[in-house]
Amino acid sequence: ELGFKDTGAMWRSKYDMPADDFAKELDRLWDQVRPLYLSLHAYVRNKLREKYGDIVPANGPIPAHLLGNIWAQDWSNVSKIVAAGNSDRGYDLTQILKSKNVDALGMVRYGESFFTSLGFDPLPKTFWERSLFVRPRDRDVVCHASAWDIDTIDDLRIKMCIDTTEEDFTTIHHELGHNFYQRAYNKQPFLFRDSANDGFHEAIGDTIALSITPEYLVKLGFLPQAPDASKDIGLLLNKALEKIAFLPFGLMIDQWRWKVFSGEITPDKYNEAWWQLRLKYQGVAPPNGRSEKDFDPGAKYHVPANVPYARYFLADILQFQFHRSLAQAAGCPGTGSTPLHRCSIYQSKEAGKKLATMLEMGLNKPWQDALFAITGQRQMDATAIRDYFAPLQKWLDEQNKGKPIGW
Ligand code: X8Z
Ligand code: ZN
Repeated sequence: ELGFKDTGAMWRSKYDMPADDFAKELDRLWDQVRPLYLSLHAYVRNKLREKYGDIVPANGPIPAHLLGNIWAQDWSNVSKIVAAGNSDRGYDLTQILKSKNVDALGMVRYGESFFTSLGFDPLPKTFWERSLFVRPRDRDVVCHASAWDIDTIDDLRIKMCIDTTEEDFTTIHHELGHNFYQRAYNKQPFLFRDSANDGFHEAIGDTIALSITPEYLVKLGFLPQAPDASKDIGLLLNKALEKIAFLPFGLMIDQWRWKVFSGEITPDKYNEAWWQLRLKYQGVAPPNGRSEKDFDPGAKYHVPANVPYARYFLADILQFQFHRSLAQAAGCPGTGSTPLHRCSIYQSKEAGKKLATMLEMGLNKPWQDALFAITGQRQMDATAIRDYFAPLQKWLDEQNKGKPIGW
């Protein structure tokens, strides 16, 4: 009744370009990053094979249950298993947070103070009064983290069951990115109080979290000194297990849903088609036989909650573009002495100003204009993420020499 062919077409229509062009744009970006994913996949498969033996095929898909995450969307939890030689980054942020007795509230305070260091105002008092930070003992709540702007002005809140872990430390920055965006665009006319596109909303907090470098942890008193360049591969491998491993997952969810909405995937093939796409994009396989009695897509929050997912794929690409530009504004050269993965924009008012300018635009302009305001580019571009991981790509190529790539 709204004039769209199906729900997928409606979802794809929100990107200031023809819906079909947007689908092509995703393919283009995926083609740009796929070689890096293939290298990471081959390396991790080999390491898991060394540990678990033939259950991990030499040149087939990785059993999804060995990747340390119930959806195999973030492989950070196998970092100790796949680290080799000089590829350990040398510190454990979860252990550090625990040893400093940082509790849920403390974790959020660290997140907030990053944003204030860039020149943003502190969160309102009501944020601290009305948010949910810990899992209630007396009732069941949806613990999947979310950020809210209840009155579209400044009644900002998060709802998240925070544990003292590195993963949750990162996720808090992600959620606060939503809140600071929400407040930044609150002077826009009502209909423009939203992000330039949904990928932008998802990318802001992650962009900030890319600044959680060893050098930043030294400033917090979490590390006595930053590890030298010999730990760079370890740092990059760790990040790749989070960011590169996620890319095909971020893409396949809506490849599946678009086909479900269009009718191309019929109800009698829901689970089969799901695992076909898992295989095609991620190169992972289910741990045991599946059938249409199973509905594995339903185990991913966003599917029953009907939240579009391509946004997270976009955010994974965009955050590296944002980081590269903000790093420049902050005075990290970007090449030479301060590689991008060692650049923290913490305390940079210049970077903060640049970021705020873009956030304040809200949805008032096409996203291409918002992207231009922060990066000087009008296109989403995977060269930023490729450049960031270039030293790792080289290292992975060496590790993978003579070994099969792909599945
Ligand atoms: O759902 C989220 C956020 C809330 S917008 C916690 N994310 C995706 C997920 O968990 O699947 C963040 C990264 C991907
Ligand atoms: Zn989010």
